[in-house]
Amino acid sequence: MALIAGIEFRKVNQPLNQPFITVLQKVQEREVTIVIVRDAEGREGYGECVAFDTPWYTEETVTGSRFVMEQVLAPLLLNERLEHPTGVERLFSKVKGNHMAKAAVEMAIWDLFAKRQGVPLHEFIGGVRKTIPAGVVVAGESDALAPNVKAEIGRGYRRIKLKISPETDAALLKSLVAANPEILFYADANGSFSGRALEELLAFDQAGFALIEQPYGEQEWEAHSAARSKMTTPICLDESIHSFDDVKRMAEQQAGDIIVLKMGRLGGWSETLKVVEFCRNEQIGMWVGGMIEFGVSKAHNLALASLPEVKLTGDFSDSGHFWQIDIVSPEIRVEHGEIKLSESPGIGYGLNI
Ligand code: OSB
Ligand code: MG
Repeated sequence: MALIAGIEFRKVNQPLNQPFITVLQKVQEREVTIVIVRDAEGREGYGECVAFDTPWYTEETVTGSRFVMEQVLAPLLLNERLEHPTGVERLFSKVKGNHMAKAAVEMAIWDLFAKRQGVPLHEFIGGVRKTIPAGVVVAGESDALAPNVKAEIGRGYRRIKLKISPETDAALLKSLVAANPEILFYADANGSFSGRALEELLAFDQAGFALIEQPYGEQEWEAHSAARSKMTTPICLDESIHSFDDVKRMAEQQAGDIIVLKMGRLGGWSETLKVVEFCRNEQIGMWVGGMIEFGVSKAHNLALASLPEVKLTGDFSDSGHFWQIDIVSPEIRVEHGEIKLSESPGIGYGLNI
């Protein structure tokens, strides 16, 4: 039984090393809220709220999520006695939506419980891997694409995600992929093919991508089904997946082969672990996605990727990819294309903020 004796919030705001450019938004600066929960013995658990400053990716925002965490979720949790972190979902069940806010607080509780047991979070959730393959996204200015890809390969990455849209030169990407046969390339469309003829997407089917992520809008299930039936490249859904029910719907409508696991969007560990079990049974591929995150969120994501069911390489870049200095110590390091999981209790990283 853990008594939740305290909860604290800290704002983090840092410029990105390079602007992150997609059809949705140009991101140059990132603000998140770090959540710290404390038990009666003074142990701490850490979570990170990954809502953006404005609602360009999901409906939540930094300001709105801070309000929900502080004024709505914290009072539900404070002075509660929890037997297991799965109990948080029930405490929060009367609060509608606000998945990123809920996930951040819930993550902190999972970290706290793993620390109370003295085990790494990856072990606490049943992970089996000791190292996680790294993956990076290249989303800078388009004329820097080829040199950026070359630079990331030089840093040891073996999986590279490229952003695509109907304006992207498919032939150029095809030659880039063909020139680097040892690299696994993903394409992420962020819904940009919405309203376009299927032929425009088919132009990318022979480019050699291991998957194409979210060609159409969040709710465009039929368009995804139609694309899936016509294409050889697997379709992967990211923005469409907000809940367990969305994953069931994808399976029923055959709208995708693979999903991106984003704990923030799913509402936390409990919902995510249910999704993982379902996908294992349905043979739906999974990988862990990033949203320009700091080390606390990355550490939770690394634990998630240690599960045997998560077989595809996720968005796991070095702390130095986005940040001058990350907020965790030690920083998260990619070596020879891999990240070694921390064997310290909980998320295995301390805070340096
Ligand atoms: O679509 O996966 C996405 C970043 C912000 C919002 C949405 C997305 C992304 C990324 C970044 O692609 C991946 C990363 O953080 O490594
Ligand atoms: Mg995506």
